[in-house]
Amino acid sequence: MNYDIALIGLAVMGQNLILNMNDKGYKVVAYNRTVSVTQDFLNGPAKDTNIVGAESYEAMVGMLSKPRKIMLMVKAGDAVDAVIDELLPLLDEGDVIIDGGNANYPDSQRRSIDLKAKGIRFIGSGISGGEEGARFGPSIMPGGNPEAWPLVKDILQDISAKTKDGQPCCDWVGSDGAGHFVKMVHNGIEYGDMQLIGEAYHFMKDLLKMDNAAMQAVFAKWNKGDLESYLIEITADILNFKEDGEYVVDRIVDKAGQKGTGKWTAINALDFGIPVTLIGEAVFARSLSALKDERVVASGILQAPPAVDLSAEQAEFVEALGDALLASKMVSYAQGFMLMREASEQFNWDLQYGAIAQLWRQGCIIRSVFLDDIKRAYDRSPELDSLLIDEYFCGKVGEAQAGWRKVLAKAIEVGIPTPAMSAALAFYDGYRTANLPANLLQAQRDYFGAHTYERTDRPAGERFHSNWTGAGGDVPSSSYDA
Ligand code: NBP
Repeated sequence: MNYDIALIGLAVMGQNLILNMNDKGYKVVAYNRTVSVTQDFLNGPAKDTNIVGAESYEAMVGMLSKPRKIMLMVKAGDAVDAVIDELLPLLDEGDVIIDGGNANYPDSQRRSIDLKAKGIRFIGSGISGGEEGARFGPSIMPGGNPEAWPLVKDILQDISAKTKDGQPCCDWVGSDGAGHFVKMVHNGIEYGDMQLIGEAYHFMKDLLKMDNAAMQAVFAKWNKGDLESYLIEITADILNFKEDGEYVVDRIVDKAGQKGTGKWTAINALDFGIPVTLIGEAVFARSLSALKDERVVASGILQAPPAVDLSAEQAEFVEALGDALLASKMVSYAQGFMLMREASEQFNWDLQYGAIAQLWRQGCIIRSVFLDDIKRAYDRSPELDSLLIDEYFCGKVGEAQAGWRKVLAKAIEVGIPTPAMSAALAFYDGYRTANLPANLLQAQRDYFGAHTYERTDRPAGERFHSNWTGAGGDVPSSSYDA
């Protein structure tokens, strides 16, 4: 038998990826644990295609040309290990397993190493774009065993989204867990972008008293400039969408769900010690929204500041809001790329940041014109410490900061919560400040715990301890950790 690839897991992502592969001329074997799902797929969406089904792993493996390529699109976590365990006795050295689900990257690191020891080439690949992306071109972020990449490069690049100049939004990211790490950061940035848009909506709706049609027009206009992106575009559509003559968005309960990748990004930011504050706030904002019952009670108890009528200044605040959104978004991406840089250094992934921006340019949820600017920034300077100090971003944030501060000052004055925009501004102000008050903090740590400090007038790395009270002695802590 000479089928090109098998795909296991015929839920929404798996089915659409198979149809996409079939469109591109690949001969695909479809497998699902529940056999009736395979039958329904073959008799439904896959009817009149070259796709075939298999009812057992043995049959599936026997139909593939060697080295075999098997893609998993099953629920992330234990199911992936369970499927791999069942496949292993059936595979030969050099065969390739691709996990295209939303794995947590340490799982991909572990699988990549364990499978290499067993002679199997593993790829852990982030795939973004949901159902439509899977069907017509997702953003694909493969990492793992580099020996596997030449064997699946053509298939994955052929089914991926393409940039306007025809570049595939799929390229090798790095070894072991790199692909899933980059996908995790993508999802974290997605949380941030969505929260920022939500804050702009809240400001317009509750403070500027704009109706859905007026807000729709603002988002549609923003979608023609620097903010042009999928998420801004769908926000305009959502604001306009009616069922039975009523706006659907106004009938949706304000409790946000989450599946965990934003939380993973925030946890990794804490673990790596990188201040990815905006994504953290975006995750917590979802958690706060979920406390609906408590919020309803508190809304009748806690005092609000006096109401303000801003209707006369609506136009200028909308313009300032666009600046606040853009500047905050720049900070968010700068933070996300800082996190990737730290992980890349720690795990020797050699991540290519401009190439990553290109992977996200089409096909995925955070696709936007803005990613071209990021790509150009890293083309200019691949080792850039922070996007914010690139000449383009530095200039843009500088231009936007007056509007950004105006919006946040007003939001604080009138009590509209803007956790992500405010976190972004606090980061910006902290990052551009040469002397932060951490000297006082270090003094406190040395005062109560003899944690020592470095001095401005002495070489870096030399540590000092003061006897602050005259009674503390001169012995420093041996567990100094800045
Ligand atoms: P789901 O995440 O809902 O997974 C359902 C599939 O997993 C079914 O085919 C199910 O088979 C199979 N499965 C499970 Br559950 N346990 C299994 C096991 N032990 N052995 C074999 N198969 C098993 O599907 P999805 O929404 O298409 O997502 C697939 C992956 O892609 C996930 O990791 C997801 O996080 C990721 N992802 C999803 C999206 C999206 O928009 N949905 C986007 C990007 C990435 P059954 O029919 O027999 O129960």
